[in-house]
Amino acid sequence: MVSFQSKWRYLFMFLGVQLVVMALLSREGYQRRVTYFMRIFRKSDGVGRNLSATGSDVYANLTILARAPSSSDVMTYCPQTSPFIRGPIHVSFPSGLTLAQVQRKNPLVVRGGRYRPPGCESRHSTAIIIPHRNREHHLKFLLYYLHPFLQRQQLNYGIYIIHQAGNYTFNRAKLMNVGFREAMREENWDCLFFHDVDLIPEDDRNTYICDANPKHAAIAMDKFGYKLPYNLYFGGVSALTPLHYLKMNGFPNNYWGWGGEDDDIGVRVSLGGMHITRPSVRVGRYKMIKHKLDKGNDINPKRFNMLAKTRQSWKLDGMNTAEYEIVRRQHHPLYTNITVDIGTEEGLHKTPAAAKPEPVDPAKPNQEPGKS
Ligand code: BGN
Repeated sequence: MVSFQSKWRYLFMFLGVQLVVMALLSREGYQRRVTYFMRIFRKSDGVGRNLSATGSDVYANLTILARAPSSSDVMTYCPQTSPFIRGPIHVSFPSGLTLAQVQRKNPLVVRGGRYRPPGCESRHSTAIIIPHRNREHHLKFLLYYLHPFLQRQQLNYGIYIIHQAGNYTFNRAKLMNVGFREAMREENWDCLFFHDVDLIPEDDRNTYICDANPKHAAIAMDKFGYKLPYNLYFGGVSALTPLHYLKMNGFPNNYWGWGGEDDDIGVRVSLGGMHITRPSVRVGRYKMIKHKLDKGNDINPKRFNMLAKTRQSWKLDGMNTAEYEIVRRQHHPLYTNITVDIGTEEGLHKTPAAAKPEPVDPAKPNQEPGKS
């Protein structure tokens, strides 16, 4: 009798332990740890192959997607929801990746980093604006993931890299203003995605199209434990239509260095009479490429004071006052590179020599392409 009772006790204990293990396994963090160990035992497949069970290869079946319609096919609109969307994407950063490889994997991307779905007329056109300086290594990975990601969504798209010339302190928000104006000069985009170079989207259900209100797409980043760090956070990746952008007078031009500019932009959204929308945390997931704080992008100590004054300053500083000079516009195979002189905190032309206006040839109108 005693031994029968203790048998039952052991059986219940065993079942209890099983329940706890199952509860732990179903937690996301635990799953990732298990996957990590599994990967150690698995051989690496190299660039572009399905590397793990945590999402699919962003290039899987891209050739089906790339099949051109036969000449007899009538071009109709693409479906409301792209049939090529698959959900979670596996993101890793294999060493040795080159831009030439990325180019070979994206044969339908044309000069300047432009694409149109081959089989149907896209319902959306989106420009991706990426502020940049000395981050070629990150850019390579972003392009590797972003091109097929956007193709899966059947978008007309173009990728613009806005490269700050010189060594003066970085100014992310002003570069976005440049990107907005220069991209709109090339095409009447429906939507602009303002995108950090080090953030890789991890789910292609996070569609790169605009909402009725400004959208903050990077709701769940790995560096914040895949949670929104605070309610008004508007950093990383955000999407606005040209109308949204103009309603809030674009972005501030005077945040030099790290921090605060994204909060200012978030405040501008509500000052412009709009509100922030977001995808779900399940879909708006991003992996950040790890790096140290860049040289020339020190933390901006003035950001607290400036943020306190956004309500007074937003109409006086923004798209309407963005002064800059385009140094170079290059249409590379995978992106359009716009190198721009955005000046310094003191103004566009700091040195008296540079301030001297160039002699104007009356036969050539618009000799200062980027300035207004
Ligand atoms: C915030 C920064 C943002 C940054 C996020 C995430 C400021 C202003 C302080 C009032 N804001 O603290 O710019 O994107 O952290 O790192 O520093």
